[in-house]
Amino acid sequence: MPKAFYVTTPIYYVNDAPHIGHAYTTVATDFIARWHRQRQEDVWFLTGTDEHGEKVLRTAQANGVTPQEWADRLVETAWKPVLQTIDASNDDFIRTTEPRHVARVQEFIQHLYDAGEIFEGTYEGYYCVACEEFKLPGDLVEGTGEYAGQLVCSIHGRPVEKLSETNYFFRMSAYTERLLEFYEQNPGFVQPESARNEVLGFVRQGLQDLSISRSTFDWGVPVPWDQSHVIYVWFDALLNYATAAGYGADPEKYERTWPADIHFVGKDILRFHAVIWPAMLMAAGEPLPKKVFAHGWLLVGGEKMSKSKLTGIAPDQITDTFGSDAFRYYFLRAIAFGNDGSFSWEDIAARYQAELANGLGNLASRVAAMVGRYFDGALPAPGPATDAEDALAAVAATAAADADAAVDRVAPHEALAAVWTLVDAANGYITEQQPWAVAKDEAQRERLATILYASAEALRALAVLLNPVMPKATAKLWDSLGAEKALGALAAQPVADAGRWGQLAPGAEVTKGDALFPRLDPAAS
Ligand code: ME8
Repeated sequence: MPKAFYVTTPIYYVNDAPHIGHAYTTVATDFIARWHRQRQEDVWFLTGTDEHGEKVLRTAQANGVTPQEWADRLVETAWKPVLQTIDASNDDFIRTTEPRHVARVQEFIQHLYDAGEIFEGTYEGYYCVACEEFKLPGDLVEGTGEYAGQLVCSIHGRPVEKLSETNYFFRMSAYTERLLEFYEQNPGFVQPESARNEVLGFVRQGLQDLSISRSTFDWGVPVPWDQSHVIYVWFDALLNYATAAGYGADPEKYERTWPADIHFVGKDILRFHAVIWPAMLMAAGEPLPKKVFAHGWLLVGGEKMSKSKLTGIAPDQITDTFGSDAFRYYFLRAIAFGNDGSFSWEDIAARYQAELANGLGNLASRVAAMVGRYFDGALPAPGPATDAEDALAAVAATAAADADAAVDRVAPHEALAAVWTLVDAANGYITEQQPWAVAKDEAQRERLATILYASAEALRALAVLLNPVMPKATAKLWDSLGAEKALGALAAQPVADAGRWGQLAPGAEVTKGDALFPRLDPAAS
């Protein structure tokens, strides 16, 4: 059976509801998954929730419910619904409290224990509950404001806790050299380059053994040989990528799915994915993922957006006004993937208006309107092509090839910019060819037919190339072009063929449906 293209998001903590930072990672992963499906590849896309650990436990306690009740509530009322809000097409959703995960985590850790990879020791040091991370002194900074004079976590700006616990440790120090060798042999494993450099710098200092159990609370997966300990939440969580893929349970599925092709993560959790996770897999003798891509942070007012700093924005605050397609398009287009990016309402409104309503939406509606007006809604057969049509066809072919190559570089912003060259070229073509003027001359019927057919062809290519980013609008567009009858479902159109000119069938029923991106009501904003 051929290997599926397997992509993952992080599994998110259920201590709070999702904000647009979480949705950003999921949308980017979803876009890559959908693009590969559009290439007609077999794809498997996983997301889910991380439910153990102190952070979730403390939140549940503060709300007077058990952690399981809290997790159930948040998953059903917040985390699963947000996937609908942003149109995620995940194939599976894993929760770390599910038996299919817990049992396999216990088997994995037992296997490492039996192989002598785990020993008992004492952890003396700092812990950040917000990160769920054992912190080295170099990870801490002097606090400011109410925390002045204390050491705080450099990510959360909150005080860390001092721990002194007898725990089980994973012999991670033994993997320093093997990891460095692996990074050397697989230069594309950690991306972008800045993330790779950070990981190399960190591992070159030499790795320490990692505490992988806790004994001061019991919300977690019990250590199989010592029930007074629960497994450290990150050790448990990272394994989701393998347990959901059938590790230890479904060899056929595991064979088809593992290793993951790309783990998408925010840069805050890079080390876990690019250092600890491969070391765990090496210790167990399992294949390593092919790529970890760490994207940047969404900033609001110049700071990492977060609920705790009250800058968190829920995805539906944006989709209620702009819709899910515009949400997806905006975040993927406006931020160079891998860099930090600032969110502002003005920016999204400006791009919506210029690029979606006036750019793409207007192109689609005027072409359909003219086919309706001049040819009674039946797509006309084109006459001989001139240089102008050839040039437009060439832009379509280049846009498709460039976008496809950008997806392989995990650069959605570049893929969309490439596709947009076709939106701009098609709008420019119509402005220059002036079909409304050509229509006045009965002797130029064939020329008019050629112009409208070429414009519709550009829209056909756009429907295919934009389907992974704006599935609702492209479904409408496919419908409006009457394309399904001759060409079949939009999902079945291969990316490789998108730029091939002349696919729409003359006579197809073209209809002007609802606007793809209605203009915003200025009174409402
Ligand atoms: O770390 N900008 O879960 P988490 C961009 N459970 N992305 C952001 C963001 C922001 N301001 N805020 C959050 C965990 N994210 C662990 C993961 S995986 C085995 C376990 C995104 O709920 C980004 O992808 O804290 C970040 O890495 C992730 O949410 C953290 O989610």
